[in-house]
Amino acid sequence: MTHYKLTYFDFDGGRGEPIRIAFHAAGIDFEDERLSFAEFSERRGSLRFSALPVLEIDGVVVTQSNAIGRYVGKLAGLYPEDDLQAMYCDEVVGAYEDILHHIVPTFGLEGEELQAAREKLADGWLTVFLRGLGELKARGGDYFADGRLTIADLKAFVHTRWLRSGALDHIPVDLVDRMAPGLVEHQRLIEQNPIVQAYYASRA
Ligand SMILES: N[C@@H](CCC(=O)N[C@@H](CS)C(=O)NCC(=O)O)C(=O)O
Repeated sequence: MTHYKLTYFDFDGGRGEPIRIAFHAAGIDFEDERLSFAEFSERRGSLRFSALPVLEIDGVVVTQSNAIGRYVGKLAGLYPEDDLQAMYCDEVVGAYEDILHHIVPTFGLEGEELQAAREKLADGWLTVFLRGLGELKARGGDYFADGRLTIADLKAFVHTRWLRSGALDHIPVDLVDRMAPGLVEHQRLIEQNPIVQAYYASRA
């Protein structure tokens, strides 16, 4: 039997979480290796791009969360077969990658510098991307693509939950609600999805 090992940080979010949910949806047993930040620092030099997530398939290492997400999404039936719908799905996934590229440089900042950077982010790029994603949500209906749950919905759900959680200092917890209320409705829909519920029940 194929051995899958996914290595990511030890929290229920970020680039790794949609992949974990998709593995569970596919009914595939996988080794869910969760690193602390200290463990990551020790291993960082040995990682291909000094970053997580990393997937090993029978010992063969693959990186890039969205490539992994598409692969596992296909195994789980959570990626559109239709090329147009697949492009819609990829558009959403790519937009979240861009959002992270704007947020990540604020990690490590402190005090007034952090506050200024986060306020600029909230009023600037986050607003741009949340509005755009709200439009994409409206285009897709209940789901972003294919009229059903796909990896785009898992990606959006994980990030909406994070942005509304208060985990990011100086990012207003109601920013998503104000800029893209459709994403909040979407978060509620996806967290009620039987696939997502089953995954978190398995974690409880
Ligand atoms: N394009 C890569 C980005 C990977 C990435 O930046 N991962 C973050 C965690 S979500 C990371 O490992 N950060 C640690 C660091 O850069 O020190 C992907 O999608 O996998």
